[in-house]
Amino acid sequence: MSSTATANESTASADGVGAVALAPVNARLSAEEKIELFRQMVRIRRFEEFSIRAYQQRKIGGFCHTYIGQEAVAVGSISVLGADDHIITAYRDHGHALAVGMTMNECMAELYGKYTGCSKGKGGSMHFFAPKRNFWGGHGIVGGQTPLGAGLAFALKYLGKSGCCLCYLGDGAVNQGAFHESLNLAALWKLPVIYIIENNYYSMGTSQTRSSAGSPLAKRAEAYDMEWDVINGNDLYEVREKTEQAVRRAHEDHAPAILEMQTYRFRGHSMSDPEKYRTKDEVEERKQNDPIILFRRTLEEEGVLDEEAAETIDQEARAEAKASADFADQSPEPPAEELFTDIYKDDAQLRASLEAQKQKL
Ligand SMILES: Cc1ncc(C[n+]2csc(CCOP(=O)(O)OP(=O)(O)O)c2C)c(N)n1
Ligand SMILES: [Mg+2]
Repeated sequence: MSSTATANESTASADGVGAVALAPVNARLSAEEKIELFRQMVRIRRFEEFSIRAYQQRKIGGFCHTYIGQEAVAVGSISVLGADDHIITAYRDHGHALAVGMTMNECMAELYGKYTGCSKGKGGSMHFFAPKRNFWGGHGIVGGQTPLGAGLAFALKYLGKSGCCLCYLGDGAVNQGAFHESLNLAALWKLPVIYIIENNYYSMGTSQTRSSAGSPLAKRAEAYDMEWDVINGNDLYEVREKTEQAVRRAHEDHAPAILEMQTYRFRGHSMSDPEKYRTKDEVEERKQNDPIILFRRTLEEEGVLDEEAAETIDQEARAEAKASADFADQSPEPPAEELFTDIYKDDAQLRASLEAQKQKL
């Protein structure tokens, strides 16, 4: 592959220009499945809008990074995965969590620090986890999830499974040493890991052009003889098409890859961001490529969705988000004993080791 071309001739582009034939992975979607993908993006958007409100009401504390504007990346890429595929990401993880099928209730409760949250209220926004759904978090150290992604892929190969790992990272993580060590091992050992760079053009308040040499970012794969591609991350169909190709190669040949999904975040880096590093005009201009609006337009053009149906989906997503906020509000705090659980994989092992330490004193 190794191409810098973002347009794909076989894909209907979001603005309708060059709408040729859909790639097979998109052509075989039923109308219901397309609507479901739209619904997933809308649910993420409304969930996060509610979480912003709750944060402002001081019901949520700590860090909270929203995914607003990037929804097509998580929804599109995760939608092509199979039962043996795994996902790991950074701290901007709400979109991935909902896309893997986690409920709004368990996610909102986690934001509120409540016991009913997916990490029992002990992880917060940056540490959503759902091992049963092959979702391994939610990590706060920039680039820290990239060796873990290689490890997940290593385990799959070692255990003889046909799955792969999608490991997401931001444009600000591409210069971390751990990422390059991971790329080296992924290529050297042929690990089925696909690194998805979610290039939203900012790393906190630093633009990508001020922090990274070389363009596009995905081209760094060439140093490791890995496949790479650059994708319009606001175009759900394109995300699905390119991810499906990479997943197929990973399944068949254990081939690692880097996919750079070019997108944009419409909100600040986190809840306290005065956004002095970019202009309001820039943000407004980028909103012209809002992935939800683009996909809605595509579905309307295809005759799959009309205004009334889109409005109903929107209202349902708002109601679900509101209900999850009520659920979180009414949920209990974690009990004090929870401070000492979930520290190591096996708490019994931890207790034994603490006992042993005590004996030595
Ligand atoms: C190792 C490390 N260095 C610095 C930070 C502080 N920090 C938190 S988020 C962030 C920006 C990362 O940007 P990017 O990778 O583009 O992800 P985005 O926030 O855009 O999703 C930084 C520098 C950190 N968490 N970990
Ligand atoms: Mg970024």
